[in-house]
Amino acid sequence: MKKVQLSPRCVFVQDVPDVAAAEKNVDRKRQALQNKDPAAVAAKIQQHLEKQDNIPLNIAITGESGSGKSSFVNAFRGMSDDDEGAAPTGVKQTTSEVTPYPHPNYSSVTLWDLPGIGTTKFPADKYLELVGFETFDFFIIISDTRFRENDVKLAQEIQRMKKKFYFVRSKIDNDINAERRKRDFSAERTLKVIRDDCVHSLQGIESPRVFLVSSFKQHWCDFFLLQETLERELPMKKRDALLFVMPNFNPEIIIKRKKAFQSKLKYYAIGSAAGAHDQVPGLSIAVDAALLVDAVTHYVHAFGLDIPSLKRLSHRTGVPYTDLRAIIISPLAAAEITTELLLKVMSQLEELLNISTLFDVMSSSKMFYLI
Ligand SMILES: Nc1nc2c(ncn2[C@@H]2O[C@H](COP(=O)(O)OP(=O)(O)OP(=O)(O)O)[C@@H](O)[C@H]2O)c(=O)[nH]1
Ligand SMILES: [Mg+2]
Repeated sequence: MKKVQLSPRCVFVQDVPDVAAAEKNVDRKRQALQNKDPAAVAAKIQQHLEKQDNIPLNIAITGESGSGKSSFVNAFRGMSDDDEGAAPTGVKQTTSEVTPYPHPNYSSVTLWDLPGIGTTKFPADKYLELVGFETFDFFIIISDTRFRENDVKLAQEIQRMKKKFYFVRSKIDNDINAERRKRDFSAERTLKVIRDDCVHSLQGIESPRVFLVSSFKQHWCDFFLLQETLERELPMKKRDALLFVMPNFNPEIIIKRKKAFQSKLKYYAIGSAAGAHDQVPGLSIAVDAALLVDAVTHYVHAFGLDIPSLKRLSHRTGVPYTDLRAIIISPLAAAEITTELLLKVMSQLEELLNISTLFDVMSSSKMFYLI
């Protein structure tokens, strides 16, 4: 690790071995580029990036009526129940249709809020067929008590369809708060009792895994573990799609997301160099600014640094929006990213980082200084 003091408030940390490897790789790509038609290379790279960003991921949230499905859909997308575009939640039966909720920043990732299993319109024996099971990559089966016969039957059917499922025991905050009133309260013991009880209720399912979750307190219990498990068990090509949409509360996920982005930098660097037609003011480099605006917008969204995401975070955590903004040092966060703004920031980067080429910016982790 190499630390560079950029300003009194900002230290830039470079992972030197990675940078060296990345620069070698980019050098090879630069040579390949010199032998090809730049416009064709730019188009090919753009195509590749678009394809990667539009990989569909469809997650079904199911379980009995009132178990907390819609609240989970909102929590998973980093939203509060009363945010615009949130799934309606409530104490009476609320969801009676299969309803898609695309992620606000990544519309190819959709959480599907399914009606409760066993309702008159969706009887248990026809449930999977009626909700169109083939659409979904995996199922999350939610219960706010021990799991019932319908949940077990549903899991067995999903298994028969060769799809994956995960059990979530919801509303854990209610259980903890109720137990807390007892003199000999132990959170650990309470969680173990709930977990054992849930596993016991899933007779007929081989080695069931149950994640204890509160949609109101995501940092409690297994919310992060569930995220990590889903990400790990998805097919490789779908993992990034999930990584980019999970709420920004889990440090492990944030680090993985950063790595996923770093692996894309070379494509942006080569694509932008190949399609270069915008001169960076004050520098001897030209770039494809539109491609870079796309890239930076993508990064800003993924780390929740755009204005709507920051407002949602403020609403959810109670930390005033102005306080969140005050600690952001990048000029590209909480701002509308335009070509002019990006080019201006890039020209200022030259003074800070002493860069001379676009490859310098993007082949090292310097791109991350942008956000
Ligand atoms: N304390 C607590 N309450 C929750 C949690 N999740 C959901 N609830 C409450 O449980 C009730 C039902 O939640 P919903 O998310 O609407 O449940 P649903 O499964 O979508 O219900 P239907 O659409 O009717 O099938 C609401 O009053 C929620 O506020 C949670 O994690 N903790
Ligand atoms: Mg609902």
